[in-house]
Amino acid sequence: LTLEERLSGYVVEGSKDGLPADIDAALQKYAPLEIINGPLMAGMEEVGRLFNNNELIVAEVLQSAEVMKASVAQLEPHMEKDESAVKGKILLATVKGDVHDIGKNLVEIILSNNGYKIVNLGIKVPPEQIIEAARAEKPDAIGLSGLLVKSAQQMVITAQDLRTAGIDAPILVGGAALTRKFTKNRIAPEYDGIVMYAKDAMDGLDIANKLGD
Ligand code: B1M
Repeated sequence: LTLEERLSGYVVEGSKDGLPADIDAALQKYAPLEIINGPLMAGMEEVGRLFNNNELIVAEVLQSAEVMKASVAQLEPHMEKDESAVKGKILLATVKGDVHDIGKNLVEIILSNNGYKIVNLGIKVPPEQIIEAARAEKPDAIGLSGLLVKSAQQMVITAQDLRTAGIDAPILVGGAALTRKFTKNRIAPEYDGIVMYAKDAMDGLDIANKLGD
């Protein structure tokens, strides 16, 4: 197997045997984000496909998630860091009912490496908790992540609740269940502030930077 195939394989198999050495080898060839967005994400897509076909059970998907997390943790110190002054504060949350946090935590790493102070509220975060944190932290933006189809609807509810609470900080949304169109047609009309869709963590950084301009 090639190095790239082995890296995807660790995620698919949910096995860390040999992973650290292969991540080190990959770092000789690629930037950390290329490793994540390339072979590791390809492995995760395969996990999603197998799970969808009932060829994997949740416990196995959890092991794949552990491999992804360990890989990101090993890659993180090698990522480029922008040591400039703090650009802003961003709240991050996976919405109510959703436990998926690998994407959100990747967004946290990318943003915090690039000058943002992140307040990560975790997973399954109900609107009330986001409102409370927004009042206490006064963030420059609120980032919502969700991977389940029902999470897209939960983002609509969250936007409505934030509006009712009088909050209008820009909202950044992302996650596999969302699209730009859904964001524009379904979430944005329910909110008084800007609502932006990010397709991945780097896109999220670009948008955050533009919001600050
Ligand atoms: Co779940 N799961 N899962 N799962 N899981 C999916 C999402 C699914 C598509 C798999 C499938 O069926 N093919 C499916 C959703 C179906 C649907 O609603 N359409 C699914 C399901 C059904 C479930 C359960 C219901 C299974 C069950 O219990 N029967 C359950 C849900 C429980 C719940 O949430 N209440 C469940 C549980 C789990 C695990 C716990 C086992 C595990 C998560 C572990 C964890 O996160 N700590 C898991 C995993 C790993 C997946 C898949 C395989 C991989 C997700 C992932 O981590 N990808 C996923 C299938 C897939 O996506 N291929 C699947 C890697 C990650 C880096 O990408 O999160 O997309 P992602 O983030 C991207 C972008 O989306 C974006 O940037 C990132 C890349 O740079 N992004 C943002 C994300 N958030 C952003 C926020 C931003 C900006 C960009 O700004 C704020």
